[in-house]
Amino acid sequence: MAELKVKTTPKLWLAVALLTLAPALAMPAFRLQAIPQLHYDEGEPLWQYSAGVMACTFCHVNAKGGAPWNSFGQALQNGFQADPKAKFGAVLYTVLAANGDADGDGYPDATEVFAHTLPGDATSQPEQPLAELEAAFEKAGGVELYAAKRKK
Ligand SMILES: [Ca+2]
Repeated sequence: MAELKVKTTPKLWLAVALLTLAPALAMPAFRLQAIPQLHYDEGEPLWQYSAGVMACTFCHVNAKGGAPWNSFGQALQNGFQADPKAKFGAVLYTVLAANGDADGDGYPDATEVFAHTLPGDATSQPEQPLAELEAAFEKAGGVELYAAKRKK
């Protein structure tokens, strides 16, 4: 009977390392949709490989994602419950267009998206005063900026 030999080449070790790291690097489908839809990919050519482009705490309580969801993540879940057949991108837009303030920090969710702060964490707030931020947001195109688009 032939002896099975496994060569441990550097290439194999690289493959093993990548497989081991894959769960940490995997970007769930909702992130892949949300990042370009909210323009968080701008200036980030390697955004699909960067965990830092959008923190998991954008929607989740824990930095590594999973349950439970924060108040903004819950707003999205409520959006899905209201329209179970809707696509994620449409739900995301609907929630932002509703002008809610999931974390209750005084900044509507869409303005926090625009300012790159966390809409589900009241300790994360834009630095600009609300009126100034809202004026800049409207000038840039307002919530229509976040309308669902086809995936790139
Ligand atoms: Ca807020």
